[in-house]
Amino acid sequence: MNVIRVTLSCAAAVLLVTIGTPATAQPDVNTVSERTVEVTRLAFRPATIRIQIGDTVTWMFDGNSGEHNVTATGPSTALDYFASETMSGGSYSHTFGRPGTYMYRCTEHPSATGQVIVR
Ligand SMILES: [Cu+2]
Repeated sequence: MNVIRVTLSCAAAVLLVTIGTPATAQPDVNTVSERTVEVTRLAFRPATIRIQIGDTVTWMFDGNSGEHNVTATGPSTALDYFASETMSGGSYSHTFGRPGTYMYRCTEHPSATGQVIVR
């Protein structure tokens, strides 16, 4: 379902640019792509993502590089803990309600790390 939502949002973004509809129709359209993180074999892309309070980040698992997870780590877990299941495909989403720098990693591949900066 998240794949469909993201795809539709991107399509809407292209449509808005194409036909020049006022940005007020969908004020967050320019940052939609920045809130999606790709989960690949050994890395999260982008590894750092900057969002605003209340934004939702969706991690998309590429489905062809084994099983991975998104697991919060470090001091920020005191503010907000999040963890996905270990899976090969699909997606995981989390909404961030408090400002901070949230570190996370794939516990199956500890060298794969990322951070979400919430302002
Ligand atoms: Cu992994």
